[in-house]
Amino acid sequence: MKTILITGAAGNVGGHLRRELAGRYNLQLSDIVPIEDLVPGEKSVRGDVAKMADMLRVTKGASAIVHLGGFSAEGPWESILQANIVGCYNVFEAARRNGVKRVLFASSNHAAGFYKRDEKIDHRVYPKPDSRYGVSKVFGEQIGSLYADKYGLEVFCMRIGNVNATPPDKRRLSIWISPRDLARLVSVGIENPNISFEIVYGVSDNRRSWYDNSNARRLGYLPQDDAEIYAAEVLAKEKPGDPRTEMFQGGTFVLAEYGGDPSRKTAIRKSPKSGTVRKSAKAAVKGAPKLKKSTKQKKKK
Ligand code: 15L
Repeated sequence: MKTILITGAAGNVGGHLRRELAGRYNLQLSDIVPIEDLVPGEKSVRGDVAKMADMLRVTKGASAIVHLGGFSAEGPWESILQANIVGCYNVFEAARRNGVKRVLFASSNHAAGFYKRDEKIDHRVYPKPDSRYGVSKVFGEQIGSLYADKYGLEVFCMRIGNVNATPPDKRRLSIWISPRDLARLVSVGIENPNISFEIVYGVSDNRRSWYDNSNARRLGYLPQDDAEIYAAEVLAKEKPGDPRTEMFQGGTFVLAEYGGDPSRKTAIRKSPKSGTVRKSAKAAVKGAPKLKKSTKQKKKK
């Protein structure tokens, strides 16, 4: 039986995966906090992704790594930097040094959260992160690409939507993934023999999906769930949201700590060949509301 290392195994997604993958793999569970509720087939190997020595220790002997560890929402730059940027580098580099060929990276819908909700995007679109968190996910994908091309690692990036027993709100009706569909996708990432570098969307077969997930299907992913069966119940409870966040796939992440109106600065144009591309940086910034200076900045001047 293969030994799979799961980083960040104590988190919400880790909990779902442990339950769904039980009995199919030996699970090596790593997290910064101790994991005590182990079941047969699981082993806890405590480690901090931000520490290279820890990652070198915990990745030893794994057949594949499912890298979930890190900061899982928008947060202070220092936290994102250590947990997601340094952490990602450490995991890929430790995998390379220990000869672990396959890495499944938990990327996020927020790597492309500034696409509008009336757009359907696939795995080839230019990333449009909606937060520092989203930027860190793009970084993870790109370091995966580097390690695939340069060192022959096999890298499977999953732009995960929202993992939950049921979709919690209207936005998540488009990006929800059931725990069992997530386990199906992870199994494809572990078992498909022909992976060099791939990006797929970690979503169920949702009728309201914003993604063309044909790349995942090509690789063998067959999702069985659809958020639509929960739609009536979810929509009945939905309160009207901020129209600015309602416009973008990333929802509230697009506004987090900005304080301006993101809909005014993300003019986009379509290219017939590659889907959606950015306007030039200058054009994109034109018309953006000015950020308020903090008291500290003002004092310095
Ligand atoms: C994510 O990437 C987060 O890790 C998760 O906590 C949710 O916020 C999810 O996205 C989402 O967009 O619902």
